Amino acid sequence: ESKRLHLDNVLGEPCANASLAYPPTSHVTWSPHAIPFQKPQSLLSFSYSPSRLLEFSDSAMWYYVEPPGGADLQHGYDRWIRRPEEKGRIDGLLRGIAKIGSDKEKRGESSTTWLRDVGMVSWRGVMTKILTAPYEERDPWELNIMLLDGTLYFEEYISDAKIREKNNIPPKQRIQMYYGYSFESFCTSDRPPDPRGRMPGWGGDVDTNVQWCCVAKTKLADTRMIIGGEVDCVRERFDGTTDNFVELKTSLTIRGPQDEPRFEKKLLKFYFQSFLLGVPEIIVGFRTPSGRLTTLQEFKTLQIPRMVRDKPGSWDPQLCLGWGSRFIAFLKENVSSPPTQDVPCIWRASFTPKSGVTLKPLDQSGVDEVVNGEDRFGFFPSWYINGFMA
Ligand code: 0WD
Ligand code: CA
Repeated sequence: ESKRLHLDNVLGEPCANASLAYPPTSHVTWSPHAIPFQKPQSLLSFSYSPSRLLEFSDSAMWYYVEPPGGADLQHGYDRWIRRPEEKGRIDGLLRGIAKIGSDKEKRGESSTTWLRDVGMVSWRGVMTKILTAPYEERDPWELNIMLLDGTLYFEEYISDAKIREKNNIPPKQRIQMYYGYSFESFCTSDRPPDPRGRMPGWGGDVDTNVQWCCVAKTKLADTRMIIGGEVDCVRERFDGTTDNFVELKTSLTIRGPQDEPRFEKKLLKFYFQSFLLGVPEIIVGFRTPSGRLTTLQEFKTLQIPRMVRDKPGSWDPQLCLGWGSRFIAFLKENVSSPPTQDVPCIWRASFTPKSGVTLKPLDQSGVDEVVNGEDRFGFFPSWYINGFMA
């Protein structure tokens, strides 16, 4: 409590609650003008090993191969090594940022100056949630936000109750989740495809600890951002750009016109997820309810908005970008830094579907809950802060 008082005093004004509402999406005319979004540029890639160690290599990178027709997506279900659900920590991305900094230092540059131009840092999944919020009708979300050296850092806030819930999903839903991972295994190989026509097949048992991640820089309106995200595989080879990245998805086979609007709403999330990391291609495996692969469809990410335009369940990506840039401007206006180097100030943004976002500073008990007894300054691991002070 005393820390909180200290904070208010130094700032000269209390950290007040604030809220941002957006107009209903039926008023599509709201989007005033086009919001530019810069093509993401890859800065670094890294891998998580089966023991969940982060290594600066591409050992977890996969190559795309065409999956066998009619594949059984339940294959290997009982051998699935499932990573336990965890807090939406930003640590892995910060490790990537620190590595980019140390590589710069080796070239005689400063390790942190380049971050001065960066307005925000986030996992891609968080940005997807932010940008698609205007069309979200069901799922709320909460973010923890901190300002460090002029840069906003986001992490998803996942309560302990929510983690327990995610670790105890009913078997029926669990198997549906698995279909997505097993599709990935059928579509990937640890070697580039054999030009003489290697027989497609199972790429290996699913271990969700293993991930290949890319850190990219981009810019939304005037805000430069660093975004990290998981990349499913590459076509042919990885050339250091995002141009060969491929996102893999599964979806229930569309059986009639009544299924189409639902799929088009899903495409909104597919679109922004890939768009944000510069992934140019999304391959959707359609499946039966019991997990039999029926057909494949390849989508060029940038063409998706045009495909859904004027259809039932359609959406406007410009509205999302407009909302996203307003959201960031709103945070820049309201989120303040800790007044001294030793007091963390975590802000909590809470999104309520069809309503908007409220923002408030966490009091000490909220901060304690986020820190969770770990060696942290707010949600930052202490080593990251130390690198900044050096
Ligand atoms: O554990 C968590 N609750 C979270 C973990 C929340 C947010 C992020 N992360 C981790 C991810 O596991 C990854 O290491 O952050 C990193 C980057 O994730 P991202 O690319 O920002 O995540 P997102 O775009 O939401 O999801 C990409 C993929 C998913 O693929 P599909 O096709 O389903 O969108 O990451 C995987 C999943 O395969 N993924 C997860 N896997 C296991 N547990 C989780 C999770 N909780 N979240 C995403
Ligand atoms: Ca995927």
